[in-house]
Amino acid sequence: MPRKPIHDRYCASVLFCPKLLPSIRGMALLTFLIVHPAIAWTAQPSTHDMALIPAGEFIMGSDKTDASGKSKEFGSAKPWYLDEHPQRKLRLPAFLIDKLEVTNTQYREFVIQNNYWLPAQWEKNGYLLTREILDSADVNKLRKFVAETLRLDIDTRTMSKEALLTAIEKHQKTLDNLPVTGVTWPNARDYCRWAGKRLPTEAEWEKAARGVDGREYPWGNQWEPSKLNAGSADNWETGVAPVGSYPSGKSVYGVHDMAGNVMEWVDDWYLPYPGSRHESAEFGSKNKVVRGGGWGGVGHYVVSHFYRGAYRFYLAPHSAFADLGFRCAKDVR
Ligand SMILES: [Ca+2]
Repeated sequence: MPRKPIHDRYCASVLFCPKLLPSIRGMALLTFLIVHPAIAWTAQPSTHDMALIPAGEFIMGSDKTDASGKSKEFGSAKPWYLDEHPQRKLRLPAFLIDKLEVTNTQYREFVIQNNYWLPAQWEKNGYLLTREILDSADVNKLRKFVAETLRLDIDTRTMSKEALLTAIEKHQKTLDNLPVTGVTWPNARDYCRWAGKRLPTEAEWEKAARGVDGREYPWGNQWEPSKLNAGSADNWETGVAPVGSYPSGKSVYGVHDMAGNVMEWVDDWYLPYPGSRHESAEFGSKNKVVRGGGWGGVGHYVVSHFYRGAYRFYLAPHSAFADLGFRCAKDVR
């Protein structure tokens, strides 16, 4: 499928975009974005922010059962625990995994370098609009943009152009350290490849979250809502928190937000575990596994079950949601 130029996708939601086209400086940027169709696999591997997960066995899955019928009580899309069966010990070679979810800042570099698809949220929040582009818009367009598109809680009616630009830049900076969301599984895969990495396997993700002792949550076996962003207690403006905002909830390997904030794509198709007798019409090469639970909960319930390290969720690869992101992994050589 041909990739639409970035500015086509952006202009659909940015009020003053057509006015920008005569701008020489704006055109220079847009032309660069439009005529740069191939993904530049300029691998820039950086292991600085990755945790080393040592080789060895860990406990994957669980043998729990839903004896009290919680699954029905909460209207879950699938029965609880059954796709986690049977619990087993699995040996993995050493690998690296990002300590943090991939951020908007990191993903922006990838998008610009590759004329890549914009995450849906960016089309609404003006995240990719540069100062050069904004400079060429007149003050009334900027007022409308700030008030109606960004919906910032300020009175724009008497604001100067400079004040409006400052407000927009301030808003953009608040988005920098949020995890990128609205990305599909192919988007996540492509980003990780570009970064010289890859998506973690489901087993790698679970080991990085649970350690070797089969614990329920990254921090231990007790549910502690203060240790994650499950979207209930904290009033983060858009639901999602800056990455690494809950250091007390990190895993034994120092990997953050493995429970909550955004759900995370992993590499695997949703399949039964070896030796499982559980059957599901969702198994097969049609759904990718998603791990960790997000700030929006799963099925709109904030239930500790969905944030367990063994919990498996699944989505069609082209799904994109405001509480769905990813992180990357890498082989140790
Ligand atoms: Ca997460």
